[in-house]
Amino acid sequence: MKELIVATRNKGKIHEIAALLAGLVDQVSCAADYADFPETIEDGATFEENALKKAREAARFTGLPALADDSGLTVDALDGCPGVFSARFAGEHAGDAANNALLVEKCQNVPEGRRQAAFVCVVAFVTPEGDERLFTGRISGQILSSARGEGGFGYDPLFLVDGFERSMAELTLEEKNRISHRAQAIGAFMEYLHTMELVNNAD
Ligand code: ITT
Repeated sequence: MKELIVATRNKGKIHEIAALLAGLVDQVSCAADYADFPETIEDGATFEENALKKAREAARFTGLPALADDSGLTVDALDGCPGVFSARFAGEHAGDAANNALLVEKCQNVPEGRRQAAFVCVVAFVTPEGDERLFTGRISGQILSSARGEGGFGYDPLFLVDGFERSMAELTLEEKNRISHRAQAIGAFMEYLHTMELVNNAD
């Protein structure tokens, strides 16, 4: 594929997605490459709705095939919250630090063994011709009572990955990109590109 717009303003996401797509797409651009990229209002009730909305607006605005990622953390003990509100858990313009502090607070009375959670990622691919596809990934883990690790972004320091002794923020980019919710969704998207013979190389 020659050109793809990744409709995100999240630097952590673009870093991971660009590494995953390396070699398959000649040119990957993102919202930051455009002065007046539209701000999509994420008012959907599901990751699927929000991902589609972002990808549709990006494809319309750029005239390019567009990929959007809507993702978040679902915590069983919080009835699935923050879910689609993950980016604004602690308020409309809250950053990672405020969101993480609120997560620690909300989980402080949740005992060990009841701290199950999952990261979910839905990737929408929309072409200017109107073709639309959705790809999903999910990884389960436990919410930690305090932050561990410096890598990744968002809730990574508070997410102990099931089957690992480490938080998501203690994994390298390569390790996270082998197992994460995003890696699974982008992996399914890459398979689709291969099936449709939309990739450059034949491998
Ligand atoms: P865009 O809409 O511009 O892509 P955003 O950060 O607003 O950026 P979302 O609405 O999809 O994206 O919100 C996702 C939030 O979920 C993100 O801000 C993180 O707080 C969290 N999140 C998603 N994937 C994550 C990951 O891999 N590690 C840690 N936190 C993650």
